[in-house]
Amino acid sequence: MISKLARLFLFLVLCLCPFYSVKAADRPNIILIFVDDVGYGDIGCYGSKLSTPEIDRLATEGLRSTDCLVAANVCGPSRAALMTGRYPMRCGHPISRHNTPKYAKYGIAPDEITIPELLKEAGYYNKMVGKWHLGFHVEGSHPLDAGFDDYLGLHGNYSASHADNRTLYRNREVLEENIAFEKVTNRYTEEVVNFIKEDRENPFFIYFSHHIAHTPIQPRAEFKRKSGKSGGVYGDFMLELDASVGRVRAAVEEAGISENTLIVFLSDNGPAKLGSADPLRGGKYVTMEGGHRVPAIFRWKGQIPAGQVNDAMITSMDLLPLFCDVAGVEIPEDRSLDGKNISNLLTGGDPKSPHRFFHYYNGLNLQAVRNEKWKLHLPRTPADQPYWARKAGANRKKINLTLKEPLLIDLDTDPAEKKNVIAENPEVAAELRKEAERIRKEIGDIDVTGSDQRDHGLVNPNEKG
Ligand SMILES: [Ca+2]
Repeated sequence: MISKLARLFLFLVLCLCPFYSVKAADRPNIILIFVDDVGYGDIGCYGSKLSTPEIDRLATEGLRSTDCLVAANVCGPSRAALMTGRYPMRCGHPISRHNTPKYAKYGIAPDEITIPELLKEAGYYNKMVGKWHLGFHVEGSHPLDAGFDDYLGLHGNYSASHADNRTLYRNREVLEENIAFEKVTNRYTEEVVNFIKEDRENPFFIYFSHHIAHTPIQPRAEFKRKSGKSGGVYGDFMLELDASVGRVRAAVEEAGISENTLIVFLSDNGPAKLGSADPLRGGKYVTMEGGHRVPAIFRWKGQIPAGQVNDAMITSMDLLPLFCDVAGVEIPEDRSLDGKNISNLLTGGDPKSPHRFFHYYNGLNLQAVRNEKWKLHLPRTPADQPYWARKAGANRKKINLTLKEPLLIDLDTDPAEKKNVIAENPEVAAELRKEAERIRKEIGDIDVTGSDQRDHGLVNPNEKG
């Protein structure tokens, strides 16, 4: 990817010749395919029985990560962290928002710096298609306020009960009211494919944010009953997603820009009711690996060697520094970033994790700290946790809802997190406890305000209403 020297050269060129447009060839296009509630065990190449040949092909052509963690186990905070490269507690968005007055002013703070805002500095055209979920009607937090040049989508989850959640928007305007959900993914895919086909001088960033596999589980007619008895309606839904990924990949190939386009495939959190996190345990709403570890695939012909499977711990927050690196943009130095540049890891230069620790928050509650294979679950009560962890629908995943004593897990031998090995490894537990104390002081906990924590501004944040 772009060396420091090359970046310095680009910087000097931009300083000396402000009207010189750096050619697209110098800066790759970036396509981020972000999927919703797709579990670690929902993709063929991750061991699923579901058929996802196009996503598998993307992995075969690039790098598949087996240990990519998202910063939250639900949609909203996971997306806030993705866009800012910072833990939700740090960037002020630890809770998922809803269409109620409580969240009227709750979005991404305008002072946060997002991926598209940074890429814009390098002349990127930033396009967003799909689910935003970060405050569409909140002043300063619309995708166009967050650095995107254009937007098409249903801004939140599709909902039968809220008309605004069935409205397709183009930028800030209503494009179509009451759209049938079955049409949406195809509409999005056409938008993205047509955009890729256009000739343009400047590089682009596309943030394609799917509704699949979040509820409603309603595949388009042509995919119904196509995944067989074992796949069911969920398998059909995943087939529809897979076909969309295939169309985007094919458009990149046909446009002849594969060697100049980084494609990333990533999920926002673990699976809900119908999905699978196998061989991990738990899913959406909980601090188990099944809630946080997600499929993550990186494909860039000629830059990322094909056929790699990498087991180093990386995070969704690493995309911001990665994209800055490939675009030749300096990362912001006026704030703490939790993401780290994984360029070297992707190109095979250094396969190790750039992270020493990962911190698992459930809403405002620090619940676990990880260092490589070791994960320390911290004591917690139901009252410490947000409504989603306590709700009846999360029953099957109510694992460790109450924890009186810490648990130490060796994830290498026990990925399902069943065996407490704290008695055998007191030094490891002590180190992780120390790190928990440190991060709690820095970005907070349910009963602590951190020194580097943006105020979320929510009253009674653990409750939905
Ligand atoms: Ca989600």
